[in-house]
Amino acid sequence: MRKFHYLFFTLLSFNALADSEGSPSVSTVDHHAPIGVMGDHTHAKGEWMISYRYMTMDMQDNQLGSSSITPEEIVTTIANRFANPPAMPPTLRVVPLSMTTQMHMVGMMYAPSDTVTLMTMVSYLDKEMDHVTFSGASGTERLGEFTTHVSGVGDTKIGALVNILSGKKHNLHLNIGMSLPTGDIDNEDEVLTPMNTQTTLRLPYPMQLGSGTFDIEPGITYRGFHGKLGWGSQLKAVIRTGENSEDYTLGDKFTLANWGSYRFTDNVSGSLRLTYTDTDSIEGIDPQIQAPVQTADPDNQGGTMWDVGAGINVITSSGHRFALEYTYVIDQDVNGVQLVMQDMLSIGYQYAF
Ligand SMILES: [Cu+2]
Repeated sequence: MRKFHYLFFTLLSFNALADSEGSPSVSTVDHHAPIGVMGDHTHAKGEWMISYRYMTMDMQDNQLGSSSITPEEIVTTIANRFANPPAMPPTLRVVPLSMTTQMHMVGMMYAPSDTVTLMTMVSYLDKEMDHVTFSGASGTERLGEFTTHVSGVGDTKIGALVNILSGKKHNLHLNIGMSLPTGDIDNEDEVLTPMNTQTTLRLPYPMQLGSGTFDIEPGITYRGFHGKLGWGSQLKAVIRTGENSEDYTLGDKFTLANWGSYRFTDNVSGSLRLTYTDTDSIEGIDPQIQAPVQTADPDNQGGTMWDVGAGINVITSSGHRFALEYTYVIDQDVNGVQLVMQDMLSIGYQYAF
């Protein structure tokens, strides 16, 4: 976390370069950050914006901390926190192999004044996880594979962006957000047990659709422009409040994104982004999630991640924006044993009026 504070103060030092000659035009292609960054821009008084984003995230292969670990190593060396022989084996017996998350997000922004922009976003999620089950209470005999699937509405975001500084060159705003627990956290699906039976269970934490808590999402966003160049930084946190109805709290999350952009033409810009994410593990435990699989242990959640993104933004002469960003994870250090993120793709459409 110390590394994070250092980066934060680097960000604030940009403030010293402030000017105040009026905001850059919202119709400039590079006015918006890479599409994977949320709450990156504000609007002028009376302006509305509608947006749609599609994002897909791909996880594959497991790590113990920062080193890779095979399914066979997991089921022979990682203790099952629910061990209770003979009913529950001493080590894990089911290993996630991959996970795909797809998100559809519909957002709206409205600026009641030049200082404040309000925003809201609803989402629909689709998650799929593939697993391998090992036979019996010990050993490395693979019994079979199965996939769990869940889809539905995710948590709903509301918030306000407050301009501190809006200049031609330097812009700074505060992100004041809240996440409302509209996503279900009691989703179930059928699994293959080490005893070769099919049973329907409450799915582990990563397969649930929401946090179950009201989350505060504060942040600060800086954007700079000079000629065809643009750059920016956003520091954001997700702070969970209280405990959800199933007796746990997801970990708080901190994200620092830094990006640069280049305007090739009036209608097309390209971007590069470097993002650092630090997520805490879960506090508490859902008594209905008990299985010999790593994802059922609240300690196997969170960690740190560095990723790089390459993006393209396009704006038509009538103001329709289309954007795409591909993000590749370059380094990950997970708490305990977890599937690791490989890459993410975001596609978006935005229209202001
Ligand atoms: Cu907007």
